[in-house]
Amino acid sequence: MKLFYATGTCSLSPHIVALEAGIALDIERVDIFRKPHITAGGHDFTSVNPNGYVPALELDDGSLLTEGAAIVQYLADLRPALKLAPETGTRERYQLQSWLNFVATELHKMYSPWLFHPEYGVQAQEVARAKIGERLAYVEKHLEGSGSHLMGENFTVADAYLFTIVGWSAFAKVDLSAFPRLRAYMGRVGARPKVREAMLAEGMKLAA
Ligand SMILES: N[C@@H](CCC(=O)N[C@@H](CS)C(=O)NCC(=O)O)C(=O)O
Repeated sequence: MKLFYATGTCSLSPHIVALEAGIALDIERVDIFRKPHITAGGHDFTSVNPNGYVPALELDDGSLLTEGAAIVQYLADLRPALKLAPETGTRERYQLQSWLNFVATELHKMYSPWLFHPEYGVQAQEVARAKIGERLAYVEKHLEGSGSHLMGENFTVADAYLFTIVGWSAFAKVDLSAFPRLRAYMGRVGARPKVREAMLAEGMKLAA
């Protein structure tokens, strides 16, 4: 299996999950800051994923799975005993999917593109930051009673995704000072050996 990724972007989430699951993975970097996006192997990335974005997971049979929320569940289901995702069909699995969708639509797509494309202007950034603040307040409140992770005491794929996206906060100037539980959570998830390994493999700096 090969994961197409760009350093520190949302593709960090499936990268973390693969390592947590102990799944051997080839990784290939994509330069998403150049148009067209070129893979480390020198190919136009749209020949792999016509949408041109990471993450994209090439399976051993040559087929391609895209969309981070789907990829992390696929990886988790390869190692069900590790419980990185609750069993399919259970109420807990739908709750996990609820969190994945929340992170994808209410956070990921509020941070990016609005806070990563200065050409959208200051007003769009302020609106995005205010909306993100409301959503993070909801997560903060949830963490009050959920245990150490989103779904309780166990780390799940939803944590890999939330950690990845909230990790953009310093760069995007999203202030986390009002969210002590979320900051503690970020420290906890960021200290996981496999999370650190994924970040180092992508060439990211680790928090002190
Ligand atoms: N719907 C996709 C969105 C993925 C996405 O936004 N990827 C960004 C990096 S975080 C990207 O590759 N952007 C480059 C581009 O869209 O050209 C998913 O959830 O996996």
